[in-house]
Amino acid sequence: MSDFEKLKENFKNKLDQAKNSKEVDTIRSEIFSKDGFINSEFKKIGTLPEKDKKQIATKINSAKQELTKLFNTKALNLEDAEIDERVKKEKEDVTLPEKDFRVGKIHPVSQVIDEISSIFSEIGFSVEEGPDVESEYYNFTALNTPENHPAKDMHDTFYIEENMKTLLRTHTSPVQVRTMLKGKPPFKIIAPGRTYRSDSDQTHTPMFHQLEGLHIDENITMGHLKGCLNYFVKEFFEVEKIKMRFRPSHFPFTEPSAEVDIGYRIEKNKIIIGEGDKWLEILGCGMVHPNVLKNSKINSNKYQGFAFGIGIDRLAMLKYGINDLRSFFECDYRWLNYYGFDPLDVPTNYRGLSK
Ligand code: 2U9
Repeated sequence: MSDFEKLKENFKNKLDQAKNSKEVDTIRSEIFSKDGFINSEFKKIGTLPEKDKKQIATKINSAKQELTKLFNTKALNLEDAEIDERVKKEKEDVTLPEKDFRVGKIHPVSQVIDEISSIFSEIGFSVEEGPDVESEYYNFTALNTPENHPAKDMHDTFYIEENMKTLLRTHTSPVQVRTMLKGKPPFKIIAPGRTYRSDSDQTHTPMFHQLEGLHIDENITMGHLKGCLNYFVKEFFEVEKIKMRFRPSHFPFTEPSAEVDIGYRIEKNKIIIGEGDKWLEILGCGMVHPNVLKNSKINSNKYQGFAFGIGIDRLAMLKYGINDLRSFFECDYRWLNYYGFDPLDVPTNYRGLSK
């Protein structure tokens, strides 16, 4: 056997006995690298007599092909075996009780929606949901929005179709209209969900979250609205007393309409909610406009009620000290790990919401 054949057989044996991909890589470099077996043999060709050159080159080429084939098979087999080994080692039985791994976190927006739902469910509100893609009718017309209202502009609303009849809902109010149309009063519902407006800067994102409430019954007054919101704000911020003021405002779907501010002060760089001489706007509300009741097939001589709307993202920022709205939607796992909540800590308002 020539030296060349001996070397080739030697490499074949080494390869056959390699136990892992690291060993295979070392042998690969010994054979195929710039100074490896194959290239060194090719370099020798220059020193050979002309008549032998072709035959030797063919021999080296076929050795190269033979070894490459063996390599690929060996590498594949080892890779399969290593994957099998890892799968065996890393296998988790997801039906076993939890150990100490807690990977997923609840996003602050989901946490706040759960907290608010829990607070309102305590006083008899149930949760309703509806589609994100809405018709112009449910989003605007049924809600008494005039044809020329600025909110209807293409610069403010995402229209799905050229004819401006289908859009991404700009508030969750269509959910309440749909609920009233399919049922009979009284209604006591909240509608949390994603909403969309063509707006993007430090304090606005094109998709944001709202939670709206609606209470329709006989003899519902502004007094009920004030009591309900007073209860909500105290529970949400987990304070005994709250300073609150209602400022007159205007929305097409409520009459009268108001914006609600809560008192606060800053102490050692921290915001203290409920006391102090500064005011912070947190929601809008009012008595449902008779035209909206009419469009929802409710007899407005017998029934009336209040509605309110809350921007969830801003409320989450306020309660949990998050100062950049856009970070909510960047899907940064490190951010979620820091600001997120434990999935097993389901908020209830008898146990405390934010602990
Ligand atoms: C129906 C009738 C009336 C919901 C209302 C507001 C006032 C309001 C804003 C709060 C912050 C939107 O996210 S935000 O920018 N909302 O000020 N929303 S009254 O009124 C309704 C809803 C449904 C059938």
